[in-house]
Amino acid sequence: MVAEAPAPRLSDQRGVAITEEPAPVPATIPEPDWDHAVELIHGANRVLLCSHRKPDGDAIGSLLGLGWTLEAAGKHVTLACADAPANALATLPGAERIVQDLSPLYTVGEAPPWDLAIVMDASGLDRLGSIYENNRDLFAALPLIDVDHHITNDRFGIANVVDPTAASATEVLSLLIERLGLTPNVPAATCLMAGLMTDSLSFQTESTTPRSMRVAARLLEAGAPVAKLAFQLFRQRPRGSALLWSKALGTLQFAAGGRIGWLEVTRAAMDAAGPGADSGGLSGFAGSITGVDVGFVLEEGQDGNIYVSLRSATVDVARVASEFGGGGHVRAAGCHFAPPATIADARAQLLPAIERALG
Ligand SMILES: [Mn+2]
Repeated sequence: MVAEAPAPRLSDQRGVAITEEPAPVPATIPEPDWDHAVELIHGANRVLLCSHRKPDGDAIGSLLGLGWTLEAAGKHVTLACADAPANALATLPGAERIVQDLSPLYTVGEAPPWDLAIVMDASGLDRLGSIYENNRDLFAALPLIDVDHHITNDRFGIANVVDPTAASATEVLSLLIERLGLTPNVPAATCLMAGLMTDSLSFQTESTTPRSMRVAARLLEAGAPVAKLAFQLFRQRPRGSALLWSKALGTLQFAAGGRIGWLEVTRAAMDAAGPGADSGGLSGFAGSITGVDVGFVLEEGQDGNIYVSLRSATVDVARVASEFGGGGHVRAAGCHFAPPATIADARAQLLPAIERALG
């Protein structure tokens, strides 16, 4: 009788059991900042929540996710963003509650109707656009919590809950909500998950960590409808956006022997595309072309600025953007050129800077 050899276990082959708890991501937020933020939120009754202009899924997901959670905890909240959520983001629960203007609620020189402000997914206050520009005194007067994950964040709060290793601001917020001793309800979990899914491109980015997945698991347990979100956020595209893409793709150009690829979106192309036109995703497309190290989009904004959106899998584009007063992430960043700069001026300044970054 020959003894049967034991079946090889996965743990033998890989050197690590697949059931083993993954090593935790090192905490980058100092404990005093967590504690201070928790204390400020517990002590506040009327909270002003803000996120960045031209909001993406993480900006809207942060506003609504924390808004629903604090409201369920009995606090009054105001949700502010300089631009209204567009397309799929407008269908997130509570999106209609977001205001673009604080002036009906607050008069300069009078006591603010809030006792705390929380700014989310913004690397600096200027990222709030008109919400900050029209209310600078308000932001100077209110205690401010900064919740973010941008590497370029300038720590503008009295408590800075900033973790550049997080895949989204809603990942950081979910940890903050846990520390507050609160559990997101279904709409809150839906919005927090929307932020995590959009910023991580459904967990495809390098910023996706075991912790992102654990946060996602808890949001699923709290009722986030992941399949519905995936359909609304990624697979459905407004007709105006499809028409805009059909125009924008015709502008594709290359430089540096094909290592730089870009698209240009004029105001005329935007207007011709009609309702729902959104340039989101175009820079990712430019960056996805084989041989392209840096992809970008130049877009003529309604306000006359030329907006630049940069993507790269190999180059630190946050550094490129910061040369022009912008910022963002290593792999995805942005900046803008103020009038009278044209698309051609922006292109002429950007290309040499990108070529230098390519080395
Ligand atoms: Mn974000």
